[in-house]
Amino acid sequence: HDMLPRPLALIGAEVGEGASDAGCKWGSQALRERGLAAHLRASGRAARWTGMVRAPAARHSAQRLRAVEHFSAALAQQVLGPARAGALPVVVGGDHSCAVGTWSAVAEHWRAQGDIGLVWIDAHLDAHTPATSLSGAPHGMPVAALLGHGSPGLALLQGWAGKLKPHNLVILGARSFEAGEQALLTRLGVRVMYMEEVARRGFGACFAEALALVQRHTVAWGLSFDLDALDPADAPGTGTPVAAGIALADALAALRGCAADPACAALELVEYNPLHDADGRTARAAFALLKAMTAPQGRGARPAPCAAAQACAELS
Ligand code: 4U7
Ligand code: MN
Ligand code: MN
Ligand code: MN
Repeated sequence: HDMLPRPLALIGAEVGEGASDAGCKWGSQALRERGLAAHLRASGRAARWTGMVRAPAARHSAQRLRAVEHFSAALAQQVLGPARAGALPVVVGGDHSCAVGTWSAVAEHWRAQGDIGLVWIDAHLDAHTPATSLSGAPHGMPVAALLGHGSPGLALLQGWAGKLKPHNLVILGARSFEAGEQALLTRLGVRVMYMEEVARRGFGACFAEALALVQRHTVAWGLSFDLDALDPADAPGTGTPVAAGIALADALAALRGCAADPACAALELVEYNPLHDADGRTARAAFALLKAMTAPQGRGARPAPCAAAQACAELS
């Protein structure tokens, strides 16, 4: 029994208030209705939806940050439950502001044992504070918040700041960003593999290095994948597509089986916008990415043991 891979706990992050285009709010529901859980079960893991968390509607842009703060605390609770039960939380967005709740919960869960690492795959840096953001959109701020900067309501989730240490974070695929957020990351010493480097060295080589870096000084690590990191030809259905991105095939090859590592604490896939996905191409990309990441066996990796027999029984 304890050789079974951990069950997947799918959590819908129904938030679009963090983005200028709120369509991502319906992304997790759309992927759920398309049969994401059954798709993932086909590779031999137990998988089921354990929660859907919906952000309160925000009528004015000034209310968006408050709505996201409120939502983040609720999402964190939905991630902590399955994490404590020994399942693998898989958060499905939703705009990328949901990352604050997801990774605050993961950091909280591991806090007594040590630090967590994070690989952030994105066309953007998402490292604005309200002071540097030109758009005021909270989905451009989660990296700063997790590093302990920006809105206290986000940075101090779970009652403490600095969920991520700068040397335990790697950002991959960035090609659209502003000076203020880049300056923060440079000052903190965060490793950014810009798209230029990814194109030159290949996504596989970059991801392998990023993974090694975030594993080095941590007890657990996670992966946050913003679909806009992909080339818009493979994933047009995102809120903010940016040209010249990562090829889906390269991402699938490199990410296959990554969550089989017992130290993989959680996965997150965000910014799916069903309103911009008329032919379903982006939904298929999302399905394929999550299936690749959660494939029971990675290249040479051992399957992660099920942490608790009870968790397997509850979640299968
Ligand atoms: B995403 C932007 F100005 N930087 O702050 C901003 F370009 O989660 C985009 O990566 C943020 O999709 C994109 O609004 C956030 C903009
Ligand atoms: Mn993002
Ligand atoms: Mn992005
Ligand atoms: Mn986006």
